[in-house]
Order: sequence, then C-alpha cells, then structure tokens
Amino acid sequence: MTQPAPSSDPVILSRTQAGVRTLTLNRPDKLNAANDALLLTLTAELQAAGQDPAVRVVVVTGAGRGFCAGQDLGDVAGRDMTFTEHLQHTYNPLIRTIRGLDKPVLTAVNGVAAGAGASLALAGDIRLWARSASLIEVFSNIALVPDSGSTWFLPRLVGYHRAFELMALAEKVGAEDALRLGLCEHVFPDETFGEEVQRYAERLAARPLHALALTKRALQAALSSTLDQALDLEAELQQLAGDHWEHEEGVTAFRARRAPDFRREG
Ligand code: LHQ
Repeated sequence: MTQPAPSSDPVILSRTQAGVRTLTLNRPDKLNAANDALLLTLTAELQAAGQDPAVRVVVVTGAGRGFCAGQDLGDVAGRDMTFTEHLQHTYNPLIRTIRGLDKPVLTAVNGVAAGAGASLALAGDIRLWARSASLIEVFSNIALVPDSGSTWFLPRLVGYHRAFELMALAEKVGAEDALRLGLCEHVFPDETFGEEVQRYAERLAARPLHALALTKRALQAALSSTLDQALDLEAELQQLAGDHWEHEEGVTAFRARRAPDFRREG
C-alpha cells in the first residue's frame, strides 16, 4: 500500500509587514485543527516575534474558512501522553506565551473557533472577527472540560451563568453576539477582513510599545489583585514608563504640537 507523501506545507505561515508579524495557522482542510507540530511551532514563532525588534505587533489568524477547530481529533489515538501532560506540553505554554508576550497579540478570527481554538481566539489582547466567524465551546460535545484558558476567559467576559450555558450546550456564537457579549472588539466584513486587520494592527504598531507592554502586565496582574495591590503596581510601573524615552517623546511632541514618533529607537 502506498503511504501518503509527507506534507511539506508549513503548519504556521509567517510574514512581516510594517512591524506587524502575521502568524497563520495553516491546516485549512481541517479548519486548522491543532496537532502538536502546529501548537509547538506557533508557540516558538510567538516567542521569536517577542525577541525580534522588527516586530511591534503580532497577529494570529487562520488559513481558509476556519480559525481553529481545536484539537485535531484524528491525532489523539495511541498518544503516549495523558490529557494533563498533553495540555501542559502544548496548549498551556501557547496560552501563557500569548498572555506573557511584551507585545500586543491580536487574534484575527476569520472563521469558526472551536474547543481549544475558541480559547485561542479569546486569548488575544485584542480580538478582531470576520462577520462569518463563530465561536463554539465545543468540549462538552465530546464530554470534555473546557481547557486552554476557556474557563478563565469566558466567565470574566460574560459572567459565570452565561459561560456555563455556552459550555453546557456548545451553542455557536456568531459575530454580532460575540461583539455584544464582549468576546471580540471589532467585526469586519469577510471580503476586506485581511486588509482591515492589517490596518488595525499597523495603527497599534505606531503606539508606544514599552508603555503598552507595561499596561498589559498591569491589567493582567489587576485581574487577580486587590485595589491596593493595583495602586502599588501602577506606581512601580509608572516609574519605568516615565523613565523611558517614549515618555519624553510623547511630551516633547505634545508641546511641539506634532504627532509623536514612537517607532524610532530612543
Ligand atoms: C477536524 C476537526 C478536528 C480533526 C473539523 N479535528 N478534523 C485538548 C487536549 C487533549 C485532547 C482533547 O482536546 C483538547 C482541546 C480541544 O480542543 S477538544 C475539542 C476538539 N474539537 C472539536 O471537537 C471540534 C470538532 N469539529 C466540529 O465540531 C466542526 O468541525 C466545527 C463546528 C468546528 C465546524 O463544522 P463545519 O463548518 O460543519 O465543518 P466540518 O465539520 O465539515 O469540518 C470540515 C473538515 O474539517 C472535516 O473534514 P472532511 O475531510 O470531512 O472535509 C472535519 O472532519 C475536519 N475537522 N474539526 N477538531
């Protein structure tokens, strides 16, 4: 019997334009369902983008009509890892990398985001959706528990009760409802989605990156802190921001009545 030829298509496509690195999940025939190679490569690409001074903003999106259908269910049989090991080895480092990256990560949800793909869609700092995109907390269809951060993200966005309902019934949330529920920040037409995402990302790339990295850190810490702790952390981080050249540039530009240039190195 002939063996299928090994695919030479990269599981993640990477391109950089105007400071925006776009990482595209590239298994379109399976709605970009995730196998280990996809998850580990995406995590490594995100880490590399974090280290690359030419990259100011990272976009994660999907090739074809899906964003990510979650775990590739054809890739789980005969696995020598437990569920726990699998998550700790692949999905959890991915979500931690996104949340910990010192650069804004946009999830550009071009189509269906299901299971761990829904978690990935929610993990972006800013979530941009195409009009035909959708999200399904599909885990209960195969009698699993939501993972990859869904149990953390979703109740913070929609409250405990709606989160439980979405998870229990695995109902599809369309773009209009996602916008209303706070699962995404913007919805763009399918036809112009790629251009709109790039334009949005370039707008963000012109912002003061060091200050945004500190803002990301402060907001995430505040999600599990007291007001007292948040006030202390703000005071600490404000010193780092105030000592940075970006702050001087912002104030100088304001006084000179010109636009600040945060893209230059200080
Ligand atoms: C797929 C998949 C898929 C393989 C579509 N795998 N092929 C973590 C750690 C450990 C273990 C388990 O899980 C996890 C986390 C998880 O993510 S669990 C959740 C896993 N994901 C799912 O259960 C989703 C399964 N997929 C679906 O429910 C549907 O495909 C959705 C609702 C995503 C899209 O429906 P449709 O738009 O009707 O598309 P389709 O079902 O026709 O799919 C298109 C193709 O993609 C099809 O292949 P084919 O060769 O027939 O064209 C599907 O088999 C394939 N595909 N999801 N997860």
